[in-house]
Amino acid sequence: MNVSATKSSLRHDWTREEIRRIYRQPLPDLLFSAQQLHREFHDPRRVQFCRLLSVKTGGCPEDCAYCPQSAHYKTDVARGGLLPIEEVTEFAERARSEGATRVCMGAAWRQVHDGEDFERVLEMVRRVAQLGMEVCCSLGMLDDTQAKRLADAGLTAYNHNLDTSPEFYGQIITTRNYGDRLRTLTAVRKAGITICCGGIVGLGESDDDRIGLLHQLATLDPHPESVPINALERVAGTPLEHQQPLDPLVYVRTIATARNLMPASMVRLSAGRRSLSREAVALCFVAGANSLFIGEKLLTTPNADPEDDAAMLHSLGLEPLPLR
Ligand code: SAM
Ligand code: DTB
Ligand code: SF4
Repeated sequence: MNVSATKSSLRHDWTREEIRRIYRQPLPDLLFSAQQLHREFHDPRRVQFCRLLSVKTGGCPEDCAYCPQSAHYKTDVARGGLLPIEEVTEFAERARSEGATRVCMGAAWRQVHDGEDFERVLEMVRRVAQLGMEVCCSLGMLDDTQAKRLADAGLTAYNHNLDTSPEFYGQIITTRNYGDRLRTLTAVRKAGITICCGGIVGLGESDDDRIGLLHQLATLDPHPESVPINALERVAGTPLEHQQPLDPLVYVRTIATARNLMPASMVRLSAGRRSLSREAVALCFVAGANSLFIGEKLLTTPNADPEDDAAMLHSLGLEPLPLR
């Protein structure tokens, strides 16, 4: 089966059946087509370094079953108010000096509310953009005016994940639905901000749910420019604390399928990377991943050890993508 696309033929009309066929290929075949497309659209020696910062932590009214920041569960995450602007700019400067070219600020909000906090986030965006870095925010649901204001402040990307298939979604989150998520993505697109949208594997979903998520992402037109593939970070106190560990090859398969369907997008190794062996991470790069989060922490959970990361990238012969 020929699953390749050319630069001029990015497809947005994938059927679930086609995606199922791609996902279910023997792994070497799937990796081969992913790698071919990866090389057509990206420099295979470069990996973008991104850095996450939780600008407002914990106490979130949503009930996302995976999330340590939900107020519905008793976890070790300490609640905090919105960070001061200076702390964020200093953090971004440090991240830049460590090779990051993109900063993503997350807030434990269901949605953005107009007011002092939003004004402060807008100023954070302006300051990070002034450093010449890409700046991404993940603040929950947004309306058109708020998206426009973020665009005017210099926001590069807005992260808003679909997380899993429409069918499985209700088993993970009951306080909002798929339509709510899609409406925010439309507002972001309308404002001219690029979209960062992906999901989580290892929630207890089936192959068909992963295929369903990839179908949703790959039929967005344009595709999300950035596709974070998170592996569940199992956090004590959340309902998914005792979830079965994910088979790393399922993670690799999901990445390779994303690369086949959305060849021009950045596919990002996100949460859960610290649980993968170096060999599994190497396979993720073969599968077409081209970005990772650096630094000791994600939003609230630990990331892979920075020294181990440096050794891993060196042993794989990969280099950071420079600032554009
Ligand atoms: N509150 C905003 C929202 O949910 O859109 C933004 C922050 S939220 C922490 C961003 C994303 O982090 C979620 O959409 C989810 O995909 C991911 N995430 C949260 N907890 C996770 C976990 N334990 N393991 C893997 N991914 C997780
Ligand atoms: C995304 O898809 N992954 C990042 C980012 N978007 C905001 C967040 C991962 C969070 C992992 C759990 C934590 O550290 O709290
Ligand atoms: Fe809140 Fe986002 Fe966590 Fe859901 S994923 S509980 S919306 S911080």
